[in-house]
Amino acid sequence: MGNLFSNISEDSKICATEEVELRKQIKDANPTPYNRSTYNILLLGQIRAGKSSFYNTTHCAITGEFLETAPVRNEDTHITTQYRVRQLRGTHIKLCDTMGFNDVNAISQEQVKKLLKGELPDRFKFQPKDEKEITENTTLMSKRTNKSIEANKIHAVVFVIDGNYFDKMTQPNKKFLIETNIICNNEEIPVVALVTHLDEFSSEVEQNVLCSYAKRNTKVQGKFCEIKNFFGINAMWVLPVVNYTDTLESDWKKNFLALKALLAMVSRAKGYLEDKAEIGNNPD
Ligand SMILES: Nc1nc2c(ncn2[C@@H]2O[C@H](COP(=O)(O)OP(=O)(O)OP(=O)(O)O)[C@@H](O)[C@H]2O)c(=O)[nH]1
Ligand SMILES: [Mg+2]
Repeated sequence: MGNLFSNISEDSKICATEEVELRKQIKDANPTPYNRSTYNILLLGQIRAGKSSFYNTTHCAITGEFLETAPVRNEDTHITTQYRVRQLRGTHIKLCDTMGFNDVNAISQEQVKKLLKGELPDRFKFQPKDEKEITENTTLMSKRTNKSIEANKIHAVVFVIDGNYFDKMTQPNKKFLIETNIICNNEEIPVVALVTHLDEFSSEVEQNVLCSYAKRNTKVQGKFCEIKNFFGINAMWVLPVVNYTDTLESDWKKNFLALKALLAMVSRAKGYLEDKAEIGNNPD
């Protein structure tokens, strides 16, 4: 990767070609050999980590269109309180967006298990402790069929981590991640860590987002190492991304990182389905 950072005009040439290739690979990714119509990828993480922003960033990287399909805001309250299953346009990939956790509210471990099994429907309303009881869920739950449960089953889990806050995370939040990671391991569902907000974490990344990949950026690499050890995953599954925030200008470097990260997630999901097929198990 060294030459990616040495000369911007060279960068543009290399990455423009690679970006096209990555986009093609993402559009071509198709789980029909495993009797599935989509790869289902679950996004979990702390409130404001950038889960919904990642959906919007990948949508832009794939289609070139800026849409804030997934609502994003910088507030202390939960922005996403509904489970939203969104298929990326022109792909066989669904990104499943959840309510973020904080010290007060988190998705329960029972709900995590249900999400993994596909038992919670799209638009299921998570219930922050300070909200009144929700009645719509009963209607949504009653509409579930075996087919819709199967279609929503998760094939890979993404822990979305704000690079700035990882070491400041409180015990309850760490506990949520540790317990959820154990559930995924027990269910043999592969996990990756998506590290966001790296532009705020490192001024070098702010200047050139591709520096998040550079081995010489010891600050970023040190953070990746902590995250890799925390989840007990291989370094290749710690994925940097810098989400679109306040600009409507397409940035090939951001697209490049988002597409690389998405492809890694698909590869994990494919590995899961492949593994289940090989041992002759139906993953459901
Ligand atoms: N600088 C920077 N800001 C980001 C990044 N990703 C997200 N943000 C900002 O962080 C804030 C929260 O982003 P969201 O995408 O709403 O976070 P979320 O994880 O979906 O939050 P909840 O739905 O509340 O759990 C927004 O202001 C985003 O613009 C990033 O990579 N860099
Ligand atoms: Mg959100």
